[in-house]
Amino acid sequence: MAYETLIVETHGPVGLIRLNRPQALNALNSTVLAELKQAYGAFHVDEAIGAIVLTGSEKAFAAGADIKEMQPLDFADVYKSDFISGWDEIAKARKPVIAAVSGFALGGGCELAMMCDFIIAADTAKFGQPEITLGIIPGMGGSQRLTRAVGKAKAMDLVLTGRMMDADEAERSGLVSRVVPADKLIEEALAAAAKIASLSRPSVLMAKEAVSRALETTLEEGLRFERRLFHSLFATEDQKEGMAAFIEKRKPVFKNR
Ligand code: CO8
Repeated sequence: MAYETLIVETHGPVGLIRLNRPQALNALNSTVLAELKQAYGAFHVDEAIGAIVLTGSEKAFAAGADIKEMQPLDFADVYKSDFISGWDEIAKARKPVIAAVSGFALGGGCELAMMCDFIIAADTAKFGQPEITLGIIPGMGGSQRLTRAVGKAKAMDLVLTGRMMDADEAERSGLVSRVVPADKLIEEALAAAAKIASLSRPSVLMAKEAVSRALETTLEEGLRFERRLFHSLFATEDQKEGMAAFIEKRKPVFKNR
């Protein structure tokens, strides 16, 4: 499948999606959204794919929503079309998605990275929510996901001033899981995704669901949800295999069932 704004590859059990609008620093427009939905959809139905890496270019993961596309819109346009709601589907991906961020991840770009399950950042990465400088506010989850990731003080600082933070500050703040040299970014992200893809698929999907639930519910509900998922994994062949392999001191052979 040929895309206009993406480069899509498979690396064994890992799907790699690169945003590819170099002329606009990968600004997110309606074509990018439509194509991302297609690429995610294809990887989700492909049994061979166990995890996805989403990345951009060396200079920009994505410099935000496409300002040139948004500029002429008025309230009626964005309200009637429920502008931005299409991105919810990207945030709801079932298979694990790692964002590999190099360069700018601003506005919708930062928000897209935060829709992924975790972010691996190159030491060149710069994160920010500069919408306030355009007379708007974050609209793809920035005020909510950023606040959950880094806490109120840092989120307010970034959202109200529109300043950028570098990779070290992003790691200290808990926005990114690790920082790696820029030339190792894709290698590290693919290796992490390959590790995930090598594990039992039901347990991976449930682990993702359980951690995600922590951001959506109370501790009591979250603990109950986790326990039920935990119990249900004892109905899988892979739980028997994983534990037998440990006891027999061999590598498990998971069947994803
Ligand atoms: N939208 C459209 N075009 C962009 C964007 C963007 N967000 N960012 C960069 N570009 C274009 C520039 O216009 C320029 O094009 P041209 O050569 O035709 O003028 C090209 O990319 C290169 O950019 P610069 O020359 O500006 O490159 P610099 O290295 O000088 O600067 C910056 C890089 C600092 C990243 C700068 O480009 C910049 O500030 N970009 C805008 C960042 C921004 O404000 N992002 C937030 C956008 S609003 C948003 O994301 C709302 C999210 C919620 C809605 C989501 C719906 C999808």
